[in-house]
Formats: sequence, structure tokens, C-alpha cells
Amino acid sequence: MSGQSLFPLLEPLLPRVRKPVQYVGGEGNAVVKPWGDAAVHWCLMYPDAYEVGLPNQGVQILYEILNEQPDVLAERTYSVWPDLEALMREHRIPQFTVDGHRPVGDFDLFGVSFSTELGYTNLLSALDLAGIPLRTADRAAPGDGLTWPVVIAGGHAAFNPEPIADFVDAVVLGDGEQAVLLITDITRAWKAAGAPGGRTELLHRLARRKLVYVPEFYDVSYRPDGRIAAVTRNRDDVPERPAKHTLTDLDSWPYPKTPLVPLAETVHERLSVEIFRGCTRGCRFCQAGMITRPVRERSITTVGEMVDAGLAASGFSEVGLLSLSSADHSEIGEIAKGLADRYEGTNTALSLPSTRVDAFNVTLANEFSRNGRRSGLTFAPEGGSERLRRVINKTVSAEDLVRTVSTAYANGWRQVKLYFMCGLPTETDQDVLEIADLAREVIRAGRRASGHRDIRCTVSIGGFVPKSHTPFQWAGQASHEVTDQRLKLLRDTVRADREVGRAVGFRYHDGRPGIIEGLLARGDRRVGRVIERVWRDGGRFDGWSEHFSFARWEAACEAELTGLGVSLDWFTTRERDEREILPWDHLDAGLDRDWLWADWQDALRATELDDCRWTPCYDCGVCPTMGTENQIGPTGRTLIPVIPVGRTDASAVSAASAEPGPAGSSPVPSDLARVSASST
Ligand code: B12
Ligand code: SF4
Repeated sequence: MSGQSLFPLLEPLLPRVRKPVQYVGGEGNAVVKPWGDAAVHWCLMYPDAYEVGLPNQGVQILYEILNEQPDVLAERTYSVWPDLEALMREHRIPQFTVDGHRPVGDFDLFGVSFSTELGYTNLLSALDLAGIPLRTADRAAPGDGLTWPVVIAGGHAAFNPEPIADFVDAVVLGDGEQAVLLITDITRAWKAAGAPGGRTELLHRLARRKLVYVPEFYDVSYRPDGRIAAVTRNRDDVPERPAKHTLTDLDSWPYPKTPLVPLAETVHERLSVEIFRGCTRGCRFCQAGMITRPVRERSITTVGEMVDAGLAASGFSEVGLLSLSSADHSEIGEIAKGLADRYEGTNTALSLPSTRVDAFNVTLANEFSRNGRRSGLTFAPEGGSERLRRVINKTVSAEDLVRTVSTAYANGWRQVKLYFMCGLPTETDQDVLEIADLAREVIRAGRRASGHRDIRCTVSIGGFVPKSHTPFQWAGQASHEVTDQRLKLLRDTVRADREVGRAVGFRYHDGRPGIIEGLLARGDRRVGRVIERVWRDGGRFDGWSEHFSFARWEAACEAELTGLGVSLDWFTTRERDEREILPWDHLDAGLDRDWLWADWQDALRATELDDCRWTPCYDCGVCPTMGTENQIGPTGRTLIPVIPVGRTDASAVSAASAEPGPAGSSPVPSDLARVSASST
């Protein structure tokens, strides 16, 4: 097929839809290559609305790495809103890319990035709109070549891809940078050889090289009680346990170098620079922390260079230092000071999105707000009581929290946001009510420290969802009735507090979407038919409360699971025992199953575990399995070149030129301040 642009067909429809600009592409740093020059064509998708999907770092990184290859073309697609979907169906316009407006069905490889399980119905919409059969089994065509693209899932949620196993051809576990290039190499060679054996042969080659997990090469059988009896490979030469990919030298992969600059409004409009990957804090609920181990820091020099280059290439006026817990970077103090010095007096603002209470210090916070913007502070104690925080291994004491917050208030902050979860293992009403005590203490401390009464604290609460590859993978999820009832109790208690009640904002969602997320997070292949039914019944954009329908999911579970002896409850609120084969046990995230179980037992005893970055290794299994180790500083390297961008006087320039730089480092463009100032 041709990769012909669909824009002439699409354009007349755009005035009839909401936010048409999201479908036109043409963002700063977007790439459109001639179709015929490419040997391999990749379409990358973030299965949510453009405004959420565009800033996604994973997709931006892969897009750039692939497009750097001279004979590879990569374009992007996002979920279209129901208004455009209806028009596309009416006018027979298939799912298209925003870059070249090419039909997704024309590409060789269709990579879909899942940060959240609630994007699964959007995958089905895209496949259907693209004209790709929903089920992999229906994509097999006799003979050589590809009739439809090979659908490859990646991202955190893909660590348990079993609920979507019927819809995706292959899954990449872990970091994608090297994996996409190796997949491209194999695809290129296979196409050059005349695409022998069609789709199955290509998948077989990818699986044999340990690049992807191909669900159809593994059979699942079930016991009469509904539990899994076995997962066995049906080909001898594919890995018994497909493993995750781990990038071991982040400095060698400083992407994105040329971040996309959207024309339409998106959730984040800033330059994100990932300062490290992985986290060994060991919060037991955190799938992201577990599956991205070990810690791999970017050096201070690379961070500095990425900020410079990214600002120059994008014109953004805000830099966010991204990671799972940014203040934990071993050189965060130097990074903060170096960047604050460099951008002082410009309108480039710095932000540190993820900060732990115990890693926060006011010097750091002051560095980040030096350019005048003092946004609110956010901390995530997650558990209301100290006991519960030991259960989840997020051990921060109430005194620590109150002390930290007092310091912040004393230094001029007025707004603090506290994140908690409800429905955690072993939780009682009392644990949740202690959130009110904490909020009260925080307000009191804030009033004392600042001498003002206009102190605010927002308590934001999410329902806990147990995830695969974590110590809580065996836990029974709290029912939404329990979660909702505890949160009501808490809200009533806070409101009844005459002293501080009005100073505490209270934000929470109802517990029902969390139950569906739980079904999808720990489901097996039988859940695929539920997803398909929900989608056929109109389910779309399940991560959006205005589109989510619990009743639709409940009805689909009833219709599709009852005959199989399992149910929505069975997948969610049921606690699993040690011997049960879990749907993702045959997928290797590097974590030792016995260690995870021991950690689960420690959780039940409220026993904490240290961070192996600073204490001896406790054998979670990741480092030996992945042949690596925690990579942390201090590296002894500096943020070079140290030029205050806001100063253009000769002394600053000469000071900078006297500064020795690493090979290949370029001086900061003297007009960076102007670039930032002109950004939107
Ligand atoms: C920035 C951010 C956001 C932003 C922007 C989201 C976006 N569009 O990118 C906002 C605020 C909007 C957001 C929202 C949410 N987020 Co968020 N977010 C993050 C954060 C801090 C950074 C994400 C990131 O850029 N990572 C770095 C990139 C490079 O990693 P990556 O995307 O995983 O991609 C790599 C690999 O996974 C892989 N890969 C990814 N996709 C693909 C596809 C293919 C084909 C291949 C081969 C490989 C591949 O290759 C990439 C490069 O190595 C992470 C925490 C973190 N540090 O990861 C949480 C995180 C991803 N978010 C999370 C959650 C829960 C959410 C929400 C559901 C929160 C909520 N309840 O509303 C929503 C979901 C939004 C949505 N509908 O998608 C969780 C995911 C939970 C999980 N599965 O464990 C995380 C891990 C935070 C956490 N610790 O809980 N988020
Ligand atoms: S193997 Fe040891 S050092 Fe590596 S992440 Fe696990 S506990 Fe930490």
C-alpha cells in the first residue's frame, strides 16, 4: 500500500469537530519523510486524546530514535474523540497519523504505548478504524508479506498484557530505545528477503531473538476452579520467560533531543528531562518502581546538556526534571543550583514534579522557585497512619511531614497538596481517619510557622489498585463500596472540624473506575472478551470520568465471565495464595518471585525495608538477572557550561569560556533567554 495522505478527505470534516487543531499535525520538531524512501514504516500510538498523548516521553523518544535512521519512517497517531470517530465511519476515513495523515493500516509496525490499562478500549477503536482485524488470530494471511501491520504493545501496563493478548501480536517489556532499533533491523532484513512466511515468521524471528513476547506462542490452560493450570510455550525456540529490556547507560541515550512542540493545548507544555530511571525505595504498591529497577541516573553533565539543547530546540519556558522521585538523584542539589544559576533572570522556570517528603529540602525548593514562580508543594505520604505507611513501605513519620511542611510554610509557601490512597492492604477505617489528623496538624503547623491564617492544604485521595510484579500482586482489592464508605467517613470528619475544616480541600473520585483498572491490571486472557464487549457496547476513553461507565463493564463481565466460573470480584477482591499461577508469572521483570512473596509477608507484618541504593543489596533479583547494578553518583562531574543565561555581559561570557567543558559540549547560545521569552 501507498501511505497516501488522507488529509484532503479529512480536512472538510474538521470544522465539524471539537478542537480540530489536534488532528492537523505540523508540531515543532515533527517529522514527515517521503514514504517511498523508507524500508521500514512505524506508526506509534498513545491510546488517549492528543492532549494527553502528545507530551508522552516514551512515544517522543521512540519517534525520534526511529526517525534518526535514514531508511526508517515513524509517524504518530492518537485516539480520535467520538465526534470525529462518527464522521470517519460515515465517510470511510481510516485511523490516520497526525504527521503525514497516512492510513495506519499501511504501516509495517504499529507500536502502542500503554501507561494505563484504561486505554485498552481505545486500542480496539484504533484497530477497527484502521481496518485491522481486532483479533490477532484473524490477521494471519496465507503466503508471504504483511496484510496488516504487526501490532506491538509497550509501556508500563504492558507488563501484564494478558487481557489484551488476543488483540496484540507482540509485546515489548521495559525500555524501548534499543528494542525498537533491533525490531527494525529484523523487520528490514525480513522484508528485503521478500517477507517469507508472512506475519507468523516475522513474529517468530522477533521472539527467537528475545526482543518481544508473542502471546500466541504461549498456551494457557485453566483449572476447574478458574485458576490458571499452566502457561506453556508452543514453540521450543522461544524463551520460556520473555524478559524485560533494560537500558544500562542513560547518558548514551539523551532523548528526546528535539521535543515536540504542540500547536494545540496539551496537559504538559514544558520541556521534560528524565534525570534517572528506576527506583529502589521499595514502595510496595508501586508497579513503576518495581518494574523499572535498578536505578540508573543520568549524569549532571548530560542533564545540563539536555536542558540546554531541549530549550534551544523547543522554546519552552519551563523545564521539568522527570523521574519517579526526582529529589532522590544523588546530585540533585548541584543540578538545581546549576540550572537555577544558569536561568536566573530569564523566564525559564524549573520544576521538580515528583518529590518525597523525606527527600524534600527547602534549599532545593528555593532553587526551583528562584525565577519567581512559587507553585504549590505536593507530597505523597500515601497512607494515613504510620502503621499503614510501614505496610506500604513508605515510611515517613507524621513528625517528618509536619516539620517539612512547617519549613515550607515558613519560607513562603501557602499551598500544600497531600496525596493518599484508600483501600490499601490491612487498612481499617481508623487508618483513613488519621488522614484528617494529619491534615489538621499540617494546617496548625502552617499557621504557627507563617503567622497567617490563610493556609490551605488539599488532600487528594485515589483508590488503591493492586498491580502485577509488585508485592501487592497477591492482595485482595478493597471493594468500591468499602473505599467509598471510608472516604465519606473521612470527608464528614474533616468537614465537622470547626478549627481547620474550611482550610482543607478534599479531592477524591469514586471507587468504581479503580475496580475496572484492577480487573485489567490483574486479569488474564479471559478478560479480553470483556474488553471487546465493552468496546462493542460503546466503551471509549475509559480513563475519562465523563465517558466511563461502570454499568457497562459490570454487564460485560456478567455476560462474558459467568459461564467461565470467574467474575469481576474473582479478579479483583480475591486474595491469591503463594502457589497460584498468576497470569504474568511467565513474564520476567527481573524480580525474584520468592522475594516478592517475602516482601508481601513483611507488609502484612508492617515490617519495613530499606532502599538498596544506600544499604546492602537484599536480593530482589533484578541486578543479577539484568546483568547490571544501581548506577548512582556522585560522578564528580559538573553542570557545564555554567553560564547565567540571563546575563549577556562580557564578564559572564568570558567566565564561561574559561570553564573547561567535556569534549563536544557547546557553549550555551547567548540568545537562549530570548528564545525562552518568545515561547508561548
Ligand atoms: C508525566 C506523567 C504523566 C503526565 C503525562 C502523561 C503522558 N501522556 O505521558 C500526566 C500528568 C498527564 C499523567 C497522567 C497519568 N498518569 Co502518569 N506519569 C507520568 C510520569 C511522571 C512520567 C512518564 C514518563 O514520561 N516516563 C518516561 C518515559 C521515557 O517512559 P515510558 O513512557 O514508560 O516509555 C518507555 C518504555 O515504557 C517503553 N515504551 C513505552 N511505550 C512503548 C511502546 C512501544 C511500542 C515500545 C516498543 C516501547 C514502549 O519505551 C520508552 C522508552 O524506554 C510517570 C512516572 C515515570 N517516571 O515514569 C507517571 C506514570 C506513568 N503515570 C501513572 C499513572 C497511574 C497516571 C494516570 C493513570 C493517573 C491518574 N490516575 O489519572 C494518568 C493516566 C493518563 C493517561 N490517560 O494516559 C503511573 C503508571 C502506573 C503503572 N502502570 O504503574 C506512573 C508510572 C506513575 C506512578 N508511579 O504511579 N502522567
Ligand atoms: S538486586 Fe539488590 S541492588 Fe539490585 S535492585 Fe535488587 S535489591 Fe537493589
